[in-house]
Amino acid sequence: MAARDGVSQPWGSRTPYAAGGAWPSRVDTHLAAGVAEDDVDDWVPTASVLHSNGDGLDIAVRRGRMVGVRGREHDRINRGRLDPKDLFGWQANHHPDRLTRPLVREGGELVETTWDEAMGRIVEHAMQLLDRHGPSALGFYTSGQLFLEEYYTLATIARGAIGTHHLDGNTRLCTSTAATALKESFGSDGQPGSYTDIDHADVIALYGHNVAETQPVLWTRILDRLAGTDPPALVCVDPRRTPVAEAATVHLAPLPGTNVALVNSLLHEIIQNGWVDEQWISERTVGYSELVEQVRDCTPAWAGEICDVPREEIEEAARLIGGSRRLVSTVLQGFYQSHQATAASVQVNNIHLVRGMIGEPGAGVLQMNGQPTAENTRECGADGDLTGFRNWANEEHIEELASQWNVSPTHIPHYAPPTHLMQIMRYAEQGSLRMLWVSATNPAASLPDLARIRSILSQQDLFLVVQDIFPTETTEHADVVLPAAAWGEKLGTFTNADRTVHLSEKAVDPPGDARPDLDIFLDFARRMDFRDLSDQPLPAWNDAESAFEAWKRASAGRPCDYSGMSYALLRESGGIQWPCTAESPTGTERLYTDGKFWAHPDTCESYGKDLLTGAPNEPEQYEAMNPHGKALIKAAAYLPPHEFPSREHPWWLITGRTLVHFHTRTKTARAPQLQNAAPEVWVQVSEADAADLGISEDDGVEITSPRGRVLATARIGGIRDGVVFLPFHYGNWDSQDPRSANELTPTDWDPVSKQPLFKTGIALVRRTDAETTRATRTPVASTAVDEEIGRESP
Ligand SMILES: Nc1nc2c(c(=O)[nH]1)N[C@H]1C(S)=C(S)[C@@H](COP(=O)(O)OP(=O)(O)OC[C@H]3O[C@@H](n4cnc5c(=O)[nH]c(N)nc54)[C@H](O)[C@@H]3O)O[C@H]1N2
Ligand SMILES: Nc1nc2c(c(=O)[nH]1)N[C@H]1C(S)=C(S)[C@@H](COP(=O)(O)OP(=O)(O)OC[C@H]3O[C@@H](n4cnc5c(=O)[nH]c(N)nc54)[C@H](O)[C@@H]3O)O[C@H]1N2
Ligand SMILES: [Mo]
Repeated sequence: MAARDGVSQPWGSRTPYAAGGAWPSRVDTHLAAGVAEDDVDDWVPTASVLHSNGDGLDIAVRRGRMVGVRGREHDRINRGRLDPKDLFGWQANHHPDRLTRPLVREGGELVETTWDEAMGRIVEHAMQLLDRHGPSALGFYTSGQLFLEEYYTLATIARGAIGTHHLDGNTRLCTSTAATALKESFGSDGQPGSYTDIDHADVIALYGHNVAETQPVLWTRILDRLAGTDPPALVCVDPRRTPVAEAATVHLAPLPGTNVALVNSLLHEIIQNGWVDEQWISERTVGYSELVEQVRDCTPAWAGEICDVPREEIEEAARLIGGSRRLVSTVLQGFYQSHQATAASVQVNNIHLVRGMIGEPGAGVLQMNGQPTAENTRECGADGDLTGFRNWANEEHIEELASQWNVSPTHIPHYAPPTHLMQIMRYAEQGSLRMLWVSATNPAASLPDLARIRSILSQQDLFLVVQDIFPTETTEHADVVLPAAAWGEKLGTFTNADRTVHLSEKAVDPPGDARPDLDIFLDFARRMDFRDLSDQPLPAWNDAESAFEAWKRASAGRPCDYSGMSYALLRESGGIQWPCTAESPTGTERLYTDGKFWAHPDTCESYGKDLLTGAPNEPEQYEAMNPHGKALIKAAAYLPPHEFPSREHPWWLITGRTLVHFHTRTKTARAPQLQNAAPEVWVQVSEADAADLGISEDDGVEITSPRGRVLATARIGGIRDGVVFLPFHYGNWDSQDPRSANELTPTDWDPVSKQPLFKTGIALVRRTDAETTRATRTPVASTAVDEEIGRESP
């Protein structure tokens, strides 16, 4: 079959369309070599799991094995398209490295064992710790890559049955700033906009979001608008010349960590020029006068100085944004993982609030997600959020949840804010946390300051359980390793960045003894014999569908209301956007179309925080500020970053992603087309900086920070002066070279969202003759890799 080469042509051919039109479909398929469509026994519906875009796809199954994928033509998200990671990534599922048996540590080594033995050890430890030290000795660190049913079950176990405060998700590294920024502006988490806003927009502004490489199908939608008769203008804010920057009408390339200064100056221009909707502001918002005050002196000249961006470019961007009639803004890690993350992301919301551009076609803000199920971690409360976007500081919300679980409200710990991951790690370091259960995340590669993380995870006194589908940098430190079933091998639902819920069906059996994460969590609960107030087993469900039914009840009446959905409906109609209720049985495209927000003191998810310090507001403060539950315009002053380039470390260091790899590469390194396209780490340096440093293309480069050292190959160009970029995908499971970006990143986080600052570090950069493995070109600029697709792994 003539599939495109998804790596050299990541976005495929154009299907242009005009504003207000329907995005045409284009079906992308990839089948293993030698397999034709006719050979496929079954096409099993699911959606993509290697980003948050939620592209609908079917898995091709032949004789009980996955043999390919095909985009679903009528899916509302992708209309059939697939990106490179989805075309090829599924091959990892049947890679021979899969974990197939539980492992336990014996005499220092991990050895295979039975589920009874492995779970027996976990239960013995958990019971002893509960007995001797209480619930706070136990912690759970989960993911943005499991299914909704799994998170709701884990949240019920951790908060309802055990009563520990220490449950967080890797969404802390990913979208906790998105959630926090939405709470600060609208009172509650929940994406206001929809991807269909792209179909209407006349201006699209992307803030720290390299959508071309991280959500390639969404970028395809934008490219198709750009190819149409009335293309939108693009504004890109990124220190690198990404494919988005290349296509942009205006590209602002600020120094890292200066986002607040930049957006404040955009707000300054918008307000000074009267590009605001006074009536909308006065009817629907509070806090405008503080914003006017705050940005009064934030001129483009002032910001230009701080950000090192020409004043005229800021003015030009402000003119586009201020003159737009249908403005879509997207925000992602260039803001969320940078200095003043929440403060900056909230200012983007403010642009929409002062322009009255929320809740209408083409006027939406997308505070993006990253991982496929990050939204569900937040909804279900498997992170620092309370199940159903409830409010930790509202006793009535705690009582509602307690009644769902039939436990006493006092059993759900809420005397203080829930523990965020970096604090959980600190408790483990200090020794008060003695058991940590890690599921579907790889902290020994993805957390900042890895030398410290390794020393915490390897402490004698910490009992570490790791539940994964592959051996990783983290399983190295585990006392027990539990082999999980992967996507395609289990049933459940997941929700993308624009609130679209897909059902993911089981296509094939998991390898060996591997089991769905849901079954593992439920097995633990049964062995612990957790009970509710009526002496019934807790959680009160036994499989994916009954967990989903329980979740529907828990979400009813909250912003993320699933009560009108069912597995049957999802099977019948494909993706459905929440809220979906008896009144809106087909789902809801946009939130806040009626100008009403989830911000009333009785219903809001959060009373808000100080944007500079993170100090939470008291309920009385919030009530006084926003008695009628309007949207909140919250101003913030720019503060300089904590670490600043110095004589020892003269460069800014930022980190992030590339097209073909996903995170710590446990899957994408095991798909030959993806791995071959970018097998080794590189460092991106500007032309002028490279000349100063005497570095040429392909040279070995040593990058050091106050934390550690990395060797990489030089890639010159595509980034502003003074800044170097390292992809964070390369850990040490398949190489002994020091090459993980997180050897260098600081132990530091945004005070409001507690998201680590992966994008505001410092470094010393020099040419080295030390042996570095040669990186191929960055994939977007790469030529075609060989099209011997679907080759079986050895
Ligand atoms: N190919 C691929 N796609 C993915 C993933 C993947 O691993 N690989 N992961 C998924 C996940 S979980 C996530 S969270 C998303 C992330 O998706 P993105 O946020 O788009 O990806 P990043 O590369 O982390 O960061 C985006 C941009 O931020 C810029 N940046 C760095 N510092 C600053 C700053 O201080 N200010 C500004 N304005 N920009 C800055 C970087 O140059 C970079 O181009 O991608 C998802 N999609
Ligand atoms: N320097 C730097 N660091 C970063 C970032 C950055 O931009 N720069 N980005 C941060 C962001 S946004 C994110 S999201 C994190 C990601 O960080 P991680 O979550 O640590 O990255 P992954 O490699 O996706 O790890 C997921 C793990 O889950 C396993 N897994 C996959 N599916 C399943 C399943 O169904 N069940 C189970 N039990 N396991 C499964 C995979 O094999 C893998 O080991 O990294 C963060 N770290
Ligand atoms: Mo993420």
